[in-house]
Amino acid sequence: MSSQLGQPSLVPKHLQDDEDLSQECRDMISTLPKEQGWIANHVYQYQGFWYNLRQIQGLLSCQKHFQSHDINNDIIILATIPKSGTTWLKALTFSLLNRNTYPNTHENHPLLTTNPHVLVPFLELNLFGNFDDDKVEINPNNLIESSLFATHLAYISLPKSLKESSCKIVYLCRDPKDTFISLWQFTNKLRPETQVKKSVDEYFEQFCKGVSPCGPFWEHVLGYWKESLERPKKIMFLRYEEMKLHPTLILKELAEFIGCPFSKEELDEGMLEDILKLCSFDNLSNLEVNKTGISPLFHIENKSYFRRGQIGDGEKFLSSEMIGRLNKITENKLVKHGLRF
Ligand code: PAP
Repeated sequence: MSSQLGQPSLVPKHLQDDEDLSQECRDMISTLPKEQGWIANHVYQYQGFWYNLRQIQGLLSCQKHFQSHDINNDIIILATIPKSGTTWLKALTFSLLNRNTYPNTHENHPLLTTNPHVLVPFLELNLFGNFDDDKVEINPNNLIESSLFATHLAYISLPKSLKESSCKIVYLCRDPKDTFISLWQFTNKLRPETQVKKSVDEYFEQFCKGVSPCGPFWEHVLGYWKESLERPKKIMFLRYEEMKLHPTLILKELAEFIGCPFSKEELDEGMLEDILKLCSFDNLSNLEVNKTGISPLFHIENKSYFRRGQIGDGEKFLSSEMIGRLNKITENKLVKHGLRF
């Protein structure tokens, strides 16, 4: 893929429109609605949601091959639409699950030297992203050693066996105004220096129309919200804002939900506070690995996952008309289902 100025693109491979796709994926894609992408050249609508080519390839592979009941019913999936706090949730959940192996959050903890995205891979992008029946002999299911994965897929597109198994899902969402601005900033960061940065207005219409990475935003949230109401033991529904405002409470609830509640001893020893501190924006963003490292999975600078990490930052970049419009869409689509931001 070349940039508009004829320079080689620095856009990571998994986000590029690529020749290297399976025949099944090509056939499928030729039938799908297509729009201009935010990062990749194009996005395609599959099962009502917009994905780039690589995601669709990973999604198809994941739907076809992911066999949660054969592997491990203890699998936990962290689901988000991009820019809702995925990196933070990955760090927190990894720390909770592995706190017996790594009780000391100041020394030898994997998060001190490894970006959370490496520790908790995405199902459709990392695990199944390059799995092509015709070419790869190793089934990714056999590579599953860990029990913690993430996904940006909409609920409807999750593999059937995952929905039907006793695997737990934690969904995290965030105010659409902050999610949109975070996405816009991230997209511009990934744009090569030689390309012109895009203005908020250029993406705003697309976001409102639902054509955003893994969007429509509102339908993505709603899919998991409805399911969490029906099956609260299966799906925990979290908001970025409540994690910021009530971190202690939410971390306790998260630990209980994923089956590793804090003991009284751990609480007395300050384990919960240690995990929160380790995974805080200030701590993670100031670690050398996250200041200077490049993600081996995505070839993206780790620092691009850390910008401000605040509630309400989106409003600083949006006009009052834009804020009103986003609030109105949220009102129309979510409030009647009991969900507001
Ligand atoms: P991803 O979906 O591409 O993985 P994701 O981690 O969901 O990205 O979103 C990045 C946002 O989370 C950034 O928000 P901002 O642009 O509004 O600043 C980033 O700063 C924020 N973030 C990253 N780590 C943390 C953290 N430890 N605590 C709170 N927010 C965080």
